[in-house]
Amino acid sequence: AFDVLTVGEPMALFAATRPGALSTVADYHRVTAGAELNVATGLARLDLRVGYISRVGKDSFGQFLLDEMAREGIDCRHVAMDELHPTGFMLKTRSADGSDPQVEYFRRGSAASHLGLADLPSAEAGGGFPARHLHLTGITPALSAATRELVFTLARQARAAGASISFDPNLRPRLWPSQSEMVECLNALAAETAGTVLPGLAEGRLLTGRDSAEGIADFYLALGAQQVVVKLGPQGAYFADRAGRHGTVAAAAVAQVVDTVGAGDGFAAGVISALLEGLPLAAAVARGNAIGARVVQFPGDSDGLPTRRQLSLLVGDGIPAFE
Ligand code: KDG
Repeated sequence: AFDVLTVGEPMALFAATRPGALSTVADYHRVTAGAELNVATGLARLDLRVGYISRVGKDSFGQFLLDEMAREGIDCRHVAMDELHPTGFMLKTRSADGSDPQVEYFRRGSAASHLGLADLPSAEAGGGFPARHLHLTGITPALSAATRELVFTLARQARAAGASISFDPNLRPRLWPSQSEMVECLNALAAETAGTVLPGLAEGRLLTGRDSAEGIADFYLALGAQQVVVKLGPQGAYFADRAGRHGTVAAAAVAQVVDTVGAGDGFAAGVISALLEGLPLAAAVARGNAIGARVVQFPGDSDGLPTRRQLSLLVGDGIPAFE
């Protein structure tokens, strides 16, 4: 069985090598993207056994992604190659000042948007769920009605088997037909997963209508979450659980923000890996903060994700000791 199973759309990402509008930049660095793939990569680098459910096209981007997943040690037995639909890709600006970059997607009708119930791993011998933990984000259910059905079904199966579940809303409004549909679906998914909910503060506000991190956490605890961690960027993260434990864990120091994208995925990899090791939530949040702070200091989504050894080198003030 896997330690963690996740499901989502992997993409080739062309990250501009210089600041400027996407229409003017000529040089791009090709890396991998996809929120769940980033989390899978982060967990695999920490030596967890990670399974990934996905589809790629039968094209060069698909082959690139399969090669990268194999190189990272992600189990690809549930990644299908789709003969009919292409692999999605995206462009990203290079931020000059650490502000969030602009992205442009080329993913409509992609292979991964055709994921559905046919992609469910068949029950293994002895039945049960094929992983100790399921990680979901709000991106996968935005792709199509069929992907929505798949993530809700996985959540139900994981719960029934007693696997733990994490859910990162990862709001991508432009992938949804309307904001109200996005909010309704993602809060329903948070309720269905009933595990660890990991919203950013702005996302949490939009999804719950509450202003404070405490209010957002209370909203999801009332919906049935076991614990909630609200990411506060440079202010760290606020956590609260059903037993009434709560607090704020300060962020790790960052020398220079290069690219913010992927920080939340690194954060999730830190929290999930620590929880699976049996660490208390506050310690899991501290690891999430440390990894998130490392990721923002690299241009790609996943190049800052530490190996186990690099994680052990993250010093007390949080400034990564680069190798
Ligand atoms: O969390 C990082 C993702 O935003 C990025 O890798 C691309 O999955 C992606 C998306 O849909 O924006």
